[in-house]
Amino acid sequence: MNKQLSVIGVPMDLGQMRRGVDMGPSAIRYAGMVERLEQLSYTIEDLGDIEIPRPKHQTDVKHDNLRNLHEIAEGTSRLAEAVDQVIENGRFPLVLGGDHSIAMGTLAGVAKHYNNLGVIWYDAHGDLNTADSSPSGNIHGMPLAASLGIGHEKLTGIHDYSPKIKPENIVIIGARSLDEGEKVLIKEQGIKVYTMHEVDRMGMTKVIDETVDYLKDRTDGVHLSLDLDGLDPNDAPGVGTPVMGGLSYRESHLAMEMLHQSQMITSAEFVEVNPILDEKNKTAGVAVGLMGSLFGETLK
Ligand code: HAR
Ligand code: MN
Ligand code: MN
Ligand code: MN
Repeated sequence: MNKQLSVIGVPMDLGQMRRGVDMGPSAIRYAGMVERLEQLSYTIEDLGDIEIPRPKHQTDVKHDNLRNLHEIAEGTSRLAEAVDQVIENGRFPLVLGGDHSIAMGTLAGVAKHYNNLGVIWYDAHGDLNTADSSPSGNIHGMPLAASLGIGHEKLTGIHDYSPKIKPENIVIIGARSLDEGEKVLIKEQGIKVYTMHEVDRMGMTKVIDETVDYLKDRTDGVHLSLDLDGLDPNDAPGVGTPVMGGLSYRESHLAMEMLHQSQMITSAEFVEVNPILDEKNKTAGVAVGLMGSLFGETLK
């Protein structure tokens, strides 16, 4: 793995309605991220936080069921530029959210450096909505669709190109709350999904083995987008849209350890940590623990 990490915080809370997720990057840093990764002999450069514009009306849904469209497009464009630069400098981008709308910016910055970027989307949700299918108007439910080039052009066109990724290069893990329109898109586009049903039946070992096999031949880099609500709310309570019956802390550690062994991950983001909804910064601690495993911690 690239031993030079660049950390970028993204205090974004405009992609959803619950305040506090903009403090996610601080909470993750406070939970000891840098120390944890330095122990694994990474060199860490913390680039601080991206500036996110403040909206005039936080809950405005004027823009055709796309709440805070312009502010999110602007903030994620800045993120794309920063991530792009990190990769140009030969370093590994590690992005801290913020709500999951930031993935549009991360992927925009990453994907132009690859012909076939793979994406592992670790999440309770598909994040494959558009303004037409979204039940909420919340843009954090749309970043995977936008990155495929589906949706409003302000979102699909971030960093001036589209699409960023191909449907056959995506693997979703942990899904248990998919809207009807998202299910249709998954079938139409042939996106590989391991719902909780598959995880329960197959076990995480087989899910990750298959994921690695599937992405190995078809991709030249793999981005991990880890939404903490992919985990069960008992293990990660500090998230804005918890869904029962999720991936356990242990399963998630195993997944990260196996992804480390695959040597396949070339960029990563950890999103949706909301310290206001958390229990004593537990969820940020889980995020840091998972980073430890992803970057090579072992028990002996
Ligand atoms: N699918 C629902 C919507 O579009 C809920 C999305 C919640 N998304 C996240 N990110 N927390 O995964 O509104
Ligand atoms: Mn650029
Ligand atoms: Mn998500
Ligand atoms: Mn989610």
